[in-house]
Amino acid sequence: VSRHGSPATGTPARLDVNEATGRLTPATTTFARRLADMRGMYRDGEAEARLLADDPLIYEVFQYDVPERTGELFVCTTVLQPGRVGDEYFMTKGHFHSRRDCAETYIGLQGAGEVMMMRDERCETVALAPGTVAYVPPHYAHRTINTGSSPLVFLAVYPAQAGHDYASIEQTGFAARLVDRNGTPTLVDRLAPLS
Ligand code: S6P
Ligand code: ZN
Repeated sequence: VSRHGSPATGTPARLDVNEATGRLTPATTTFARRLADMRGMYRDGEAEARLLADDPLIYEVFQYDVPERTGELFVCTTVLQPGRVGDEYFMTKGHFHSRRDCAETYIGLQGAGEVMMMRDERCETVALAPGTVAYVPPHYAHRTINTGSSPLVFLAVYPAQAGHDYASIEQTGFAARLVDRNGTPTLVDRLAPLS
């Protein structure tokens, strides 16, 4: 899946965000990830295999592209569906920025979830909901997790030169997972046994 389409010209623009659906207009890149696009990222392989029969949509991204040069900002929305693979909540793949010194901000628009951030194999989470902003500092891998029962919608703004390093997360994952334990989102070690 290509992360970037044709860049907008870098002229003043007004973007409309539909807070209910998460759609950003105009968006010059949109992409969706289904479960099959993130095979192996959830802990419970049997639950994953069962769900793959239907291959549910996990999330969509709507992005307004700008030239990928220092000083420009990408703006995009993400719509992350509610659901679980086994006891693990639906989540984004997650990534480091290729340029590790690039930060990002997430602005919550709908739903409820957490942003998991990791540096040096240590994970922490920050809640994301309408009216909250999550700040992702430079050098932190980041992934969002929908702990609610409706879509989690948020707006992201990040430097155009940041780039995306998915491979590091595909190889070793995050050090922690967010799982449902009797209705409560609970942070566990990545290797914690299945409940
Ligand atoms: C981009 C930003 C978000 C994510 C989106 C999907 O830097 O962090 O727009 O791209 O939430 O997640 P992922 O990990 O598949 O890119
Ligand atoms: Zn990012």
